[in-house]
Amino acid sequence: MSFSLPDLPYAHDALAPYMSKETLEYHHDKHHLAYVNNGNNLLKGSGLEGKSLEEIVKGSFGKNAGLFNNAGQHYNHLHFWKWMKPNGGGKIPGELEKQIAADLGSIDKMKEEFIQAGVTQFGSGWCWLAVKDGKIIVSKTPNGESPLVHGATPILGCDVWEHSYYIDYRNRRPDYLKAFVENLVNWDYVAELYAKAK
Ligand code: MN3
Repeated sequence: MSFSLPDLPYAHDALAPYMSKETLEYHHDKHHLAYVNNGNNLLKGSGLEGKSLEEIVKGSFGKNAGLFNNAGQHYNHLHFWKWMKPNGGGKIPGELEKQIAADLGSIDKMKEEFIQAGVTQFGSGWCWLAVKDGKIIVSKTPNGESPLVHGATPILGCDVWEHSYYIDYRNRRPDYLKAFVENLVNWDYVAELYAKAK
C-alpha cells in the first residue's frame, strides 16, 4: 500500500475555539502531509511494501527508524483527526463508560490520569487510552510511537507535540489537554475502536 492524506472529517474551523483553523491548516495540511510523503519515499525498498499500515508500523519499529517515525505518525494522525469532533467531550457510551470505571476507577480518574500522562511526556509524543490484555490502560509514548508497538491497541490518543497546540495555547500544554478531553473527544469513535479491540 502507499500512504495518502485523508480529508479532515470536519471543516478546518469546526473545532474552534478549542483548536483553531490555523492549527489544523498547519497540523493536517502540512505536518501530516509531510509524514505521508516521507513515508511513501522511505517505504520504497524497505521490504514492507504491500503490507498494511499497522504491519508497516510494527515491522519497522526498532529496525528502520526513518520509516517508523513517518509511518507511525501517519497511523497516529489518521486516528487523531477522528478522535475529535465539533462539540466533542460529553457523555461516554455506556459499555465503554462501565469498562473505564472498572479498570481505572472512575471517569474523572481516567481523565486526570490521561491529562497527567500528556503533561509528563517530556518533549514530543502522545498520551493514550489503550486496551492491553483485555483491560483499558493509560500510557504515554515519545515521538511517533504508539501502544501498537507495545503490545496494546490504541483507542484514544492526544498529540502533545508542540505543533498540535502552540498556536492556540503557547506553552500551556495542560490547558490544551483539558480542552481536548472536555470539548473535543469523539467518544463514539473511541467506543467503536474499543468494541473491536476488547
Ligand atoms: Mn502531530
